[in-house]
Amino acid sequence: MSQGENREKIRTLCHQWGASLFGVADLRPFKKDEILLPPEILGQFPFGISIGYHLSDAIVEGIENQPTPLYFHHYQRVNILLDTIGLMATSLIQDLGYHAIPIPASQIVDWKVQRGHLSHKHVARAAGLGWIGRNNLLVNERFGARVRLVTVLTDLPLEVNFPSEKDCGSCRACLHVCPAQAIAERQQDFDHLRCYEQLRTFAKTLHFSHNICGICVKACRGQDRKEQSA
Ligand code: B12
Ligand code: SF4
Ligand code: SF4
Repeated sequence: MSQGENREKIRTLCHQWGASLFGVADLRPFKKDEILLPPEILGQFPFGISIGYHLSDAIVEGIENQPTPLYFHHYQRVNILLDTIGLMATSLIQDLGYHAIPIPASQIVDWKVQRGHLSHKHVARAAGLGWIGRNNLLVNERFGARVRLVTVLTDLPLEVNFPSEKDCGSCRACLHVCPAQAIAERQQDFDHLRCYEQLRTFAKTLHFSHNICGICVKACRGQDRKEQSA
């Protein structure tokens, strides 16, 4: 099969399995030490498949000044779905005679610096699914930041996408919504420690087993909802 046919086959199935967004990043141009996985692993996997799930707008809209039990449940189930899609894509790729690693949707491997195996946001950006917004999240043109992500690394030859040229422009809808004031004018000034402390407070006071919030996710609507509310 050609690179285009490989891509189309996996894309079609991922959408059938529940994905809302699909893109492929060429990881070869990136410096190996930029990405957090060991270079010997990364060297074997030139492509990153980025898969996104569009969160339920109705659930996200229910968040006022703190996360809701519905959002907490949704967050957990979406992680499971994304991990499952990653597993199914891996199995498909292996059946085609190639290798793949599904990177966990939401596993922290270094708690001191709060890092996962690699940044799903940066793979998604490289795969053309959006840009990194002022809220420090991957912002998709249609769905805003209301997407969760997963990555599958592979050596299956695939047609790739290119990074989006778009950015937040004049939008500042998320700038003042954060209860921890972690969001700044420039994405580089995002304060992840303030955010983390706020998430821990929510987890403690609301008795959630995970650190969640979602207020800045709600603020970043994307085109689909802007059109509805116009
Ligand atoms: C740890 C973590 C957190 C930490 C913060 C960590 C931090 N330093 O920012 C805490 C607990 C505070 C947190 C909070 C939240 N999180 Co969080 N979090 C993660 C997690 C598990 C790891 C991220 C990580 O490794 N960060 C470490 C820093 C250093 O990485 P980075 O800045 O993104 O990447 C740098 C380098 O590492 C390098 N790099 C790394 N990999 C790669 C790959 C390529 C190709 C390139 C070029 C570079 C590169 O480049 C970057 C620039 O230096 C990811 C899942 C994942 N594996 O991506 C989810 C994730 C980022 N979180 C997510 C979400 C939604 C949230 C919350 C809204 C909580 C919630 N669910 O209610 C808040 C939002 C905070 C915000 N506005 O940013 C989503 C974001 C979805 C989106 N649309 O962008 C993710 C992707 C989970 C998912 N599966 O969807 N999170
Ligand atoms: S998740 Fe909550 S605390 Fe963290 S940046 Fe977004 S609004 Fe602020
Ligand atoms: S709400 Fe607006 S400013 Fe904030 S990240 Fe989204 S598009 Fe950018």
